[in-house]
Amino acid sequence: MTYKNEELYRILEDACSNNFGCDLKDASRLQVYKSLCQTVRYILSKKRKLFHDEINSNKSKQVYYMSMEFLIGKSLRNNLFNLRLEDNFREILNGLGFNIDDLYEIEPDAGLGNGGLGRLAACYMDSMASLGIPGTGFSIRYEFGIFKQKIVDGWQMEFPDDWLSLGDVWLRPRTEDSYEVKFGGYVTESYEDGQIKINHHDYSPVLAVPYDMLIPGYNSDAVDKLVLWSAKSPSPSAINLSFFVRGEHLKALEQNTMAEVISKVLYPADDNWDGKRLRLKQQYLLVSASLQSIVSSHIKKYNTLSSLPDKVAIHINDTHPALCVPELMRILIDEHNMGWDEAWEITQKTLSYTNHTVMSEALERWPENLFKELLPRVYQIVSEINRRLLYRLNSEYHNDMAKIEYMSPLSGGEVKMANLCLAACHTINGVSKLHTDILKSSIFKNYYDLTPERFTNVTNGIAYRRWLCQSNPKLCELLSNLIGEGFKKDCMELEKLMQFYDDASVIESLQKIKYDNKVKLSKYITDANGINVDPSSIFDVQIKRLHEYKRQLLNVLQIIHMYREIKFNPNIDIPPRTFIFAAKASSGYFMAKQIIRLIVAISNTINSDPMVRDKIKVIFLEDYKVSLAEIIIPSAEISEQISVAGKEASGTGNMKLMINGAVTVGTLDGANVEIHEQVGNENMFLFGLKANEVEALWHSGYNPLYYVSKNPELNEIMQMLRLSVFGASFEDITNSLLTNKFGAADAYMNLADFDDYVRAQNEVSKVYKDKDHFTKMSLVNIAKSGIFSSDRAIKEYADNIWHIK
Ligand code: 26Q
Repeated sequence: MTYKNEELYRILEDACSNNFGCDLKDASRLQVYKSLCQTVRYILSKKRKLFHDEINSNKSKQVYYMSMEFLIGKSLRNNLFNLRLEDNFREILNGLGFNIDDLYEIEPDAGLGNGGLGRLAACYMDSMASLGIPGTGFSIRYEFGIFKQKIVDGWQMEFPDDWLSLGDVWLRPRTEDSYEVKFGGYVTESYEDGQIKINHHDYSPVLAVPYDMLIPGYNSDAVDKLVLWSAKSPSPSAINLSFFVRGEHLKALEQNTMAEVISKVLYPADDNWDGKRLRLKQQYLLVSASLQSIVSSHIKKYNTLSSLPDKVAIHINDTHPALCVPELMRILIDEHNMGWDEAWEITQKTLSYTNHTVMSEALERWPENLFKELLPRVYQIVSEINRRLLYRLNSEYHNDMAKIEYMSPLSGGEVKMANLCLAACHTINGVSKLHTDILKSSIFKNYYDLTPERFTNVTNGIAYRRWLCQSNPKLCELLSNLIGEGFKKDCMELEKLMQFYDDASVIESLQKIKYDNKVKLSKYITDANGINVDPSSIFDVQIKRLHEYKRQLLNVLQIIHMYREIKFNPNIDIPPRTFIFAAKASSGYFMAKQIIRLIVAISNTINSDPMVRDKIKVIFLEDYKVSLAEIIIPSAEISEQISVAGKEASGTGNMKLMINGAVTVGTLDGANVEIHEQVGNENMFLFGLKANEVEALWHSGYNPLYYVSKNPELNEIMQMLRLSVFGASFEDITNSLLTNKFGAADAYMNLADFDDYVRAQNEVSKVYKDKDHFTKMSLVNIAKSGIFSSDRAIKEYADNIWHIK
């Protein structure tokens, strides 16, 4: 479908008069914004209809991506870009006296995720649509997304993110397609016509109402959709009349609010498991409603469920939707009278699972009693899955009880969600080569030994049309001029940039673009933090969730070391650097909040010290989110990817920074390993222990004090942290590094990697002095980043896991 400007104008005008009863020329900025969103939504709906009809008549296999998080960010610009209508609307709006970039600002981020895992799901929706794959994402319509972060006196404060007030323009409810989800109660069996029938009594029903968000692909006929479930009380029965007639109106509505609280708020935890009852309810709401809707549309189309695995692939994004395993069994057995064996075969052939972490504290384990009470029928099914598995494992491993326990979905009074997925799914994948190797050789070794053919790797990828083309339009334009537009459909074409490695004018253009982007970020920093930074200083960024394993603390220790060097030698010849941090900490994560406090404290000390502030500055930008990342990343020159090796499953910020020309300072962890394969030693600043060395050192008895005693500089830095040099004492941090009070001292080996990190950072300063050389490194990073496109990742999922043509 192609549109002429006159037609687009007419649709926009209709949207405005229908919604606001006024002419476009009289409309306010907000009214024009809303009308524009409606217009885009209208165009998407038309396109969706055509695509839907086509996949229905072709009977194409469908992918359902189940995820508790989709970190979408803003949609307006992305939708226009993918529809290739941005220029048209820019012109139309110009005619009305509006700048489209100002309208983009109005849209709130849809922050329906914490970090990497949620953003990955959003990037994958984009690629599915761009590749023409019929895909549907399923998640929850959280009324409040990830909290808004403010920093007050160094402390992170959390505020509710009321995104729906302006963000619901993209959502359309389909109330008529709601499903009932049952919680609590008890289960009995009866015989009817010679068949066992399961009866669920006294349960609390909750209504799951779907809201659709349409997801266009780039230059593609496909429009996929994201379905978000909202919990509603099945009125009017939920109004307790006996309370109501007694005038106790609030009490009468209690049941209502109890149901609706399920989709109120996203849990702000990340790589850390928080076993709250409400979280389990959220997971079951998502899983049960989605599977009911998948099964019912399959039956409508094919009139049988035996073809389910041929026509449907259901993907479980980490264990959060692992209840898919028993719930699909329940639906097949209880609601469609299938026998166990057939149901199990269909379930196995339909479900696949991605793991995103190897950290034991992030693995989901639910107390058996809670599980049983909340989901009595699902619990019975889990028990039966477990019983049958034990039978098999017993014959395989005889009396190796430790091994059998370790592999069981139900053991030690807990339901282990990863084991449920491992027991059932036809394919299990890791998110980078290293991560997959660790799954195979360590946490999932037992299952790998049993069925190696089920394990595979799909290295993560990013929606580079958002992260490069849209957020860095000047670089995108330069690339188009140099290598043509082909890279917007095939990211591997970026490699063509290599032919300009020795082209001085290209190097100069790259420098100019980076500088302009740095100026833009500098303005943002001045507005946000009231600090002026020098756009010709090195922009060195570490932007990601705050977690000890990601080692923002190591970065800080290195900055303190640099600060001391400058203090001792004020004439030291190093290129000025601006260290930029942005990170949210989980609300209950004490040490993460202490680290934010420390970053803010050293930034106050350094930025106000006339002796050092022209050489280094430290900035903490509050409220890190997709739209802030889109401003920071194009201006970055150094990308800090410094997690302790073996802990970061993949990382995806590393890819976004690379494609924008930042050079990585990093350990050989997660996808950094594959970035290193692409660019080589010469175009990356590698440092630190390797994953196997970390393992070995840990087992030989890691002692951080050894590093402090060996290195007087480190010892001094520890003293400074203790002795309020940065405005307050940071004893909790030094204790976490040096004493066992909070568990193992320096569990993420900051001190072991400190020396080598300092060496790598000195190397950065040295190399940057030859600006052209540095820019060539940057060019290689852009040119070699094609493999990290989510188009490539989704093709691999489609070919090797979902078996979609
Ligand atoms: C679990 C239970 C209860 C509450 C919250 C959670 C929870 C929520 C989010 C647990 C984990 C997460 C998020 C994990 C995550 O983002 N992992 C990251 O996934 C990326 C995509 O694969 C990787 O690149 C990162 O390495 C990985 O840390």
